[in-house]
Amino acid sequence: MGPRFFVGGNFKMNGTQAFLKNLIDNLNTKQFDKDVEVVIAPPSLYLDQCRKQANKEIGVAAQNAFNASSGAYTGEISPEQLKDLGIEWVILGHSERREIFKESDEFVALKVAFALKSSIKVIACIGEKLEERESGKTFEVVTRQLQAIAKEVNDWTNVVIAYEPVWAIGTGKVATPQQAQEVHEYIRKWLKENVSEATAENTRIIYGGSVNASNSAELAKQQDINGFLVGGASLKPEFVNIVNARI
Ligand code: G2H
Repeated sequence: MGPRFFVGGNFKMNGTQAFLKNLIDNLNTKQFDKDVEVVIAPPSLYLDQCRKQANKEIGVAAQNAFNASSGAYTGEISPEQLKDLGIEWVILGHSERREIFKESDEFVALKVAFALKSSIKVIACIGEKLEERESGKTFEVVTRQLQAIAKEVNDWTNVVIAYEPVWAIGTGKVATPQQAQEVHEYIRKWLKENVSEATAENTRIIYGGSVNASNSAELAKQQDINGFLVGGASLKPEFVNIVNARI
């Protein structure tokens, strides 16, 4: 038995009050596999609404948080403010943040460390771009991203690692189960050799990138895939099938 399966729904910059009310009303009525931890990540504007509305069994994550508790950081939100709303998780280092908002490995690592210190659990995203995969640099890139986090973080208990190959995000081009397994296995080996054996065994390494109801069951069978971070499909009824991919 590996660590508890984890399925996150990253809503990205989608939804309105009415849309999310409808979505969560629907999720609240569904029967989820009890062995799965489910966490939804709405836009920050709607975190309060979603936390109040979702069943307690459903965790709620922010999609970003800054590495300070408060202060002159226009446009940012802090882990302290997340705690104030009862939010348990934050997604950090998503490739869209790295690419569009130019977040560096070091900045992501500082935010991971600060969120953990503030008792917010972290879904830390890593993954290579298409040209990096094609030039054989996949392991090099994920190593660099992991090393930056490991420099700031000793205790990985409250970290979930999301491996999201950038070329598979929102493109409909899902990594094959073998491609995903190969990198997940590498990440676990890296944790074993560079952090500890217990961390390697207990850390959830989840896959993200065009996961849907048709491909989730095969991906979920891979030994080192401990769950998913789902984007587009988390806004649709099929999210429930992805959560229940193993039953
Ligand atoms: C990857 C994923 C969710 P999608 O970004 O984090 O999105 O499933 O739409 O590829």
